[in-house]
Amino acid sequence: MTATQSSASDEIADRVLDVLVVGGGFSGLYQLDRLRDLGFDVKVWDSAGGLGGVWWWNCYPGARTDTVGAIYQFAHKDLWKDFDFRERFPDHQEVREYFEHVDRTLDLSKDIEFDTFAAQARWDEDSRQWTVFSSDGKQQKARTVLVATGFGSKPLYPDIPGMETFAGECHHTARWPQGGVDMAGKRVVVIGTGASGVQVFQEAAKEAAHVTLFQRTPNLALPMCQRTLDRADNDEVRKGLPERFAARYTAFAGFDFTFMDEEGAKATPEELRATYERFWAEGGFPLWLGMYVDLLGDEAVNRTFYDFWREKVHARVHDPATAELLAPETPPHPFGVKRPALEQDYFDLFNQDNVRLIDQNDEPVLEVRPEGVVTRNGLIECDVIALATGFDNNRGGIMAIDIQGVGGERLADKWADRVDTFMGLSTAGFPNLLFLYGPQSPSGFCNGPTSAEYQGEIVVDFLDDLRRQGRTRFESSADSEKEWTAHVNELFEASLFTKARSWYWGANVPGKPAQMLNYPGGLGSYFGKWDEVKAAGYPEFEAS
Ligand code: N01
Repeated sequence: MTATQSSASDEIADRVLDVLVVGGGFSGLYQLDRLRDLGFDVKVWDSAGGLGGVWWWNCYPGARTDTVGAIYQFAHKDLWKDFDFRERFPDHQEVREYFEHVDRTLDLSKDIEFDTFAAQARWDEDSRQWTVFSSDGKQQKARTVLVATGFGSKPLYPDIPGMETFAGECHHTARWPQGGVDMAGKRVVVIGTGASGVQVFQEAAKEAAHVTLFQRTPNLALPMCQRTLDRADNDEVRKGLPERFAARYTAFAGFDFTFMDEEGAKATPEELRATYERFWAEGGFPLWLGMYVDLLGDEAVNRTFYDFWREKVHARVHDPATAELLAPETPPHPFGVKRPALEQDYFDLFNQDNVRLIDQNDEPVLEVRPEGVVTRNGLIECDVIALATGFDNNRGGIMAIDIQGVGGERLADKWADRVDTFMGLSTAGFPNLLFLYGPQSPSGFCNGPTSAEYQGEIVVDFLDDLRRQGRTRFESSADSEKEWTAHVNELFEASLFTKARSWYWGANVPGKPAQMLNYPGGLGSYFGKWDEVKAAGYPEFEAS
């Protein structure tokens, strides 16, 4: 190393940022742009090799949004005025192109360090600073750290013996090779039927010689009603976007629609059916979060929709036994308490000769061998295994960083038995640290870009307020987070979400304590609560 290089790197190590953002998805990029505009010295670290956060990692075939592109984008700085979507529900490639558009317009990349995994963060009380260490030996000091790792950044791998012996290609969907995997003419096994499993299966079934799909729980998937869009369509959509963006702030889950002001319990069977058919024709999440206000709360109403959905599935799947596995007479759980995938031709593909569905409960994968997977019925030879087995959601990405707060307390220890946060934003003992899209925030119940902007604005405004007041240390109290956890739990216990072991409450991760990790009270209540906190001068925080 030359003398010049040495002094340059010392200088970088000594630079104390106002804010280091970990994660460069929607939330992280919004922070970078807003804070930079306000004169904060800010930088982003991202473990991904390029822009997009989860959209960089999730490059498996078929990966696409389950929110229409029109409202799956920033309202910020008129970025929406000159980006056209090719499809109503854009795929991962198109979302990456969108991020490139954002980058070109806002000039963000110059302040992002890619391929940089934040492995450790240590708080120093004397200097009121964090030092963050990357897995490849970099370090960065910052007065505040924002963790914006998203709700699905820590892949969950199934514990199947022999996985490492497999002679073909085995990839988790969220760690799919960037160069792709050739599935044409291959024998493919897909494990898992969440949104990722449904999407990768839909593509594999079209090109592979054979696909075996292992299902543990049926996905109560809804029609996507995909459409291609041309310039004229985009121009037409743009006309209504300001109102649609504004609607995201108050809608239950940050979309441009929310539940109807009508109860299914008061509707006749004919009215219910007419409503279900009308929504079915349009497809998408209005079928889940835009219909009767009691659909997700009243089990009897919920069952009427399940029966309607089941009838639709059975009409598409020729083999009655397969149809029954996909859409059983007894619901696996109430509709909508696990996030339904949006499907394009998922159910139709089971009519193809090259597709086989296996009930993982009856015939689990016992082991993996070099030639394929083994069940009680023998070896299923394959060339590719796609693990669509989900994530250690909400908390996993944060806990993957060894965060040491006041007195060296480790966040992993503090959260070993239970996650406690104040509004999903902060946790006691870890000053000057905030989470975006974090556990106990609306996160999994909130459209990502909506959260990035509106929860993002809470954070920007809070940091700006503290700076104006000359405060350099803030920490939320233990009492505030006990109350918040109790509130989240109370909402959860009163809901039907308890009836499915889903990632919403961490019940999908073997060996980890299950508790509600996504605030289920809706955005109106969440932002209303923060308005009160701000108006009262942030009593839940000690700032000095
Ligand atoms: O993960 P999941 P995902 N052996 O946890 C099964 C977002 N997302 O990646 O249901 C066998 O939903 C598991 O079975 P079960 C979206 O918010 C969005 O699909 O637990 N099977 C389940 O079937 C989504 O909700 C898009 O019984 C095992 C599947 O694997 C969230 O990310 C696309 C198993 C995991 O499903 C997560 O989706 C992709 C095991 N050991 C993701 N462990 C869009 O469309 C788990 N399973 C935007």
